[in-house]
Amino acid sequence: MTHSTDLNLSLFERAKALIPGGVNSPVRAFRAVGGTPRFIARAQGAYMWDANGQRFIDYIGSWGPMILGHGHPAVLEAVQKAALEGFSFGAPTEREVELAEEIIRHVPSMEMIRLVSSGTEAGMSAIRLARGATGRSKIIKFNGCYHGHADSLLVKAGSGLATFGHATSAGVPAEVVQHTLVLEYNDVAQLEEAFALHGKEVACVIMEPIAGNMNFVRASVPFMRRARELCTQHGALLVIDEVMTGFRVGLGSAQGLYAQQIPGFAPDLTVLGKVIGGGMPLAAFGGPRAIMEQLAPLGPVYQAGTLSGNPVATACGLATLREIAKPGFYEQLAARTRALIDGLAGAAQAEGVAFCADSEGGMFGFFLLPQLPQNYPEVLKTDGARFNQLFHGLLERGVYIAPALYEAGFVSAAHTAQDIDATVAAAREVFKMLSI
Ligand code: KE4
Repeated sequence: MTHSTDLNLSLFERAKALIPGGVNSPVRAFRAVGGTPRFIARAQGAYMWDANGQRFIDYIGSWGPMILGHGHPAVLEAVQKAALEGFSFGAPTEREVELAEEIIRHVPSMEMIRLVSSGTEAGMSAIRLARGATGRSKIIKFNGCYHGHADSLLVKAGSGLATFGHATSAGVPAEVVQHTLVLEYNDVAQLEEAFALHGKEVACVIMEPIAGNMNFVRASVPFMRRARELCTQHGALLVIDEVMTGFRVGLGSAQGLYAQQIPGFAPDLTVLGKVIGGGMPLAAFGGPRAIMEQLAPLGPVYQAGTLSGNPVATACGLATLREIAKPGFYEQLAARTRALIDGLAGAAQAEGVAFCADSEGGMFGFFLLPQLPQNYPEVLKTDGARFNQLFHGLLERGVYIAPALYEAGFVSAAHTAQDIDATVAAAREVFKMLSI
């Protein structure tokens, strides 16, 4: 593609003149991997086409929501019907109740739920609710986990357990992050020490159960079990951020997987997003009635939203959830995803490239490392330059993976065995280049 006819380039120039970085969310700008972002013109099934008409097998899936693939007929029909009935009313609708019923049916730790418009809003609201419900201010999060861009969550670790976090973003006052303690993911000893020091002040612990913002790092069962025990012991709430894993890794989400390994396991609050909106702006948080009834208009914790429970977004989410609840859906999706990472591992091995991968349901991650990292510092041992070569090598061959080594990947029900084979073949060519 010559620069003169590269519509992505000309669109990017136009965008950069009006929108910071030319994008409405930083990761889309390709700054981690370099090069020109692809401006997507349309998508269908497992594929996206950019402004130049190049087709990509899509492993981003809008960062998780498009679990059915793009343009699923049942979802499209539901959205078109809802749009004809009205875009937004600012009043309650039956479909919000239907969506609440459908989500709660699959997430037994939730007795009540509040719908919002983004994962950030859901995470921020869950933190406020935890603080309001406990009357405490301190929160514990983990290095490498991302919970949206609310001020109190944009924090990096302090100099030690006694010192609380420092903001990772300009514009976040120290006073806001002074109550946020950042610990190392999967470090049980550190978590125990933090509770020994601050247990009575901790409102909640918030974590990704499978950290998709570190590419793909699982919370170990001992770590998750101990987090649950310590929260219970000290009267803190355990908040599981399932914005990415919710309905993506299984119908019971990630908490369902941990409940199989930790008898009676359940979080106090769950944050959801992405899949439950099916690609439309919709997220949620929920938990036991006693906690959720602290929310306005019943209780003292304020939370609100003009487009919360939007009638078109709820139609999209409900149609999506009804499709993924069908028998066999996750078995096939998990098998297809596992075939992808097994194929990639085989290709890397054949070319002598250090590679490891993991998947759960329709979510996967891989690392150019000999073994799976257990925390963020281990993830960062990846050679970024080699990842960027892999990214662009795949992109040139029509395979679109996340443009950053710390992001997870997603397979949809629309990806075929042929798509997986084509992806593995493209990767084999790129691994051959990398091994030279
Ligand atoms: P949103 O505000 O972007 O809807 O959700 C924030 C969020 C909360 N919790 C988790 C576990 C998340 O992964 C996210 C958002 N994920 C990123 C991808 N890592 C969205 C992509 C983006 O920022 O553009």
